[in-house]
Amino acid sequence: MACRICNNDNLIKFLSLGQTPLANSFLEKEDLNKKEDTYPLEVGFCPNCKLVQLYYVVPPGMMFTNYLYVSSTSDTFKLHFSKMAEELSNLMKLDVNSLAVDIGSNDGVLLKGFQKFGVRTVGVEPATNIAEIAKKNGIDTINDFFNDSVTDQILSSKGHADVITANNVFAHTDAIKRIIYNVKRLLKDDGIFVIEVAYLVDMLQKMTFDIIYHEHLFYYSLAPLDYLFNQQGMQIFDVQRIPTHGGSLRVFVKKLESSKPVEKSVSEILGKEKEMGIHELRIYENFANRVYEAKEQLVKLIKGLKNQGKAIAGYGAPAKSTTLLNFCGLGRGFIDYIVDENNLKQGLYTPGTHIPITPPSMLDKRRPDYILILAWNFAEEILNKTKKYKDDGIKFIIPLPEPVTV
Ligand code: JHZ
Repeated sequence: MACRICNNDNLIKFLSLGQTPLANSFLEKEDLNKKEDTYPLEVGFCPNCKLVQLYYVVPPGMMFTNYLYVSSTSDTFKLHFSKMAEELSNLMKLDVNSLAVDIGSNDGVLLKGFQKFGVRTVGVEPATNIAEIAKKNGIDTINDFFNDSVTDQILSSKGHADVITANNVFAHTDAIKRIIYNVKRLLKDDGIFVIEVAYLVDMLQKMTFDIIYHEHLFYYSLAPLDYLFNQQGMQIFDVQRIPTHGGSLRVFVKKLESSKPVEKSVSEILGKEKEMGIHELRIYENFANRVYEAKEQLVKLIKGLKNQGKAIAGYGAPAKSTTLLNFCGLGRGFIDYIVDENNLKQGLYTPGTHIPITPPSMLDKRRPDYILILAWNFAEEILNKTKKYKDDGIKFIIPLPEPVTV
């Protein structure tokens, strides 16, 4: 297979997490006895442009047409996106004449923030059920993938955009080059394109290997993004490290026509990546070894607790828990149920491992001895809201980078 950015056909495979079901393909009760489709989860490194990527590409329509992830489920995210809208509105001096377009706009959580500043907004969201939620919240949303005709539609109805955002989108689509092509068409010459992607360096350092699943085709450091935007005639002019999803990059991109200066953050981060060896295969081989060790440690802990007769529940059924639970072989025999506040997931079962997902009130009805925090990126928020259980003697396990019991 050739690299999706530079076409080099010498990708080097360094990690295999086996065959797993799609991370968000939660099951209805009546589907539990049916055969589930699984796909290989194998990761490779391109020694030419340095892009880390999956080998197997699942057609996007299978993953994103009906979606269960609702961005506003966590307070942390609501705050993150309202702050982002505020920062970008101030940076670009946006007002009632400005246009902000969000690609992969989910329930409109970011655009709501722009609306507070009077900015005109439009969201593009392929998941029909989620686009409906956004529309009900008063967010103008086009229910489609961001493609040529959607771009034409926005251009003719709203004109060119001052700001285009795509948060947690660039890892999710094979069509990154076409997206950039359309962003260039839609953006004003002095407009900015801002993306957020999970940062490979954080994944390597914090061992958050469970963010590897089929929705995420790419695991970016800044170097391949820089290569990609240069190749496609745009330029990265600023970059920030941000805490979301265990560590992400917020990347600011401009058209070549724009006179915005390139901040030194870009060369600094590129330099640090080189220094830490992110361009060398060795770092990935080492990561793969640590992934297998992390699995062993978690399985040992959970099996040990089960052998002592302890009851274990999970907190949060994020997409990444599908990777963690399937890769570690932790199903219903180990975890009795998982609580999640997203009511779209409640009543369903986890892909592959068939653990029931319930509202948080289950913790009162069927008291566990331990709670495994599967949404570890929100550990603080979850620990805060579950204080009463901790006070009551229930222990919490944070599974990665190595299992810690608190
Ligand atoms: P969370 C999502 O991944 C999906 P996921 C997607 N594929 C992606 O790329 C990444 O984001 C970036 C629940 N929860 O955000 C809500 C509570 O119940 O880590 C969610 O189901 N109570 C687009 O799915 C889950 O946990 C709470 O207090 O890995 C968290 O999912 C909190 C804080 C969360 O994303």
